[in-house]
Amino acid sequence: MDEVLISRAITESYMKNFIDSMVLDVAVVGAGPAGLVAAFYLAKKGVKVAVFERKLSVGGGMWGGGMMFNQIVVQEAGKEILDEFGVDCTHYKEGYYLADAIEAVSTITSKAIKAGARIFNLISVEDVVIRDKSRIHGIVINWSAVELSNLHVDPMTIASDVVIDATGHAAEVARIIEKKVGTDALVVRGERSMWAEAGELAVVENTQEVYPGFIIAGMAANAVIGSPRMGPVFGGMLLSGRKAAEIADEVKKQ
Ligand code: 48F
Repeated sequence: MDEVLISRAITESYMKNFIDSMVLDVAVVGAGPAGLVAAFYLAKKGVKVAVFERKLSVGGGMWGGGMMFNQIVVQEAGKEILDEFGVDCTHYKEGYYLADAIEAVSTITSKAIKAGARIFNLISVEDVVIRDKSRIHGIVINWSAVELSNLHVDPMTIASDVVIDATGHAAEVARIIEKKVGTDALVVRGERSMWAEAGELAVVENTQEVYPGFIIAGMAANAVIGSPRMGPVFGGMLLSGRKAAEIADEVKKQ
């Protein structure tokens, strides 16, 4: 075995992908269910999309199901999306379906990559590119290790026509934009208490372009608009991801 050859193979291949992703149609921030589903539908349409995920693992809050019981619950519309991905769903009762959280995350991730989406884990989005306070032009990234160890290392830039905030409850990108452009342009209201039914409906409704070139999806959408959280039901996250992809595709054509 040639250790240097192995090192060279990894570095060359990673850098090729990374350099090729420096100018994107759509940058998705966060590889939870909403971000992964959005990336899948965009890639399937031939859109140049990459996902940037802070953590080592993708999947966000979906791996853990509810309170670490790694099963997820969806209703009819969510089941249709899981069916499209080929994730097994079993009927529980009265329109509630169960799926294995691990199968759901791994299958959606695999399908997104095979459709052409790139996923960069261990990278955090710490800022955005905005000129003349008129539109988002990209994201500013750094290694999560730099962020975690509080090192003074400057970040780098990815250009993107559209940015999707799929960072979950924290709505991190929206909060950055709110800080940079002011509350006249974007307000993050913060999520409300648990109410599954209202939260599930709201998350799809709330998935929208809230600033030119900037779309909110998944739990980040409810956090920005001020809607309830919904706990371990995931249909809304999947539907939101699909809607975000449709909006992003339209926005990038403008
Ligand atoms: O939290 P997360 O799973 O968001 P989601 O797709 O789904 C929410 C559900 O998991 C659950 C729920 C269901 O009913 O309420 O909470 O909306 O995934 C968000 C991902 O974004 C990453 C984070 O590590 C997680 O994997 N993330 C957050 N901030 C950043 C980030 C950032 N600044 N840069 C990169 N990744």
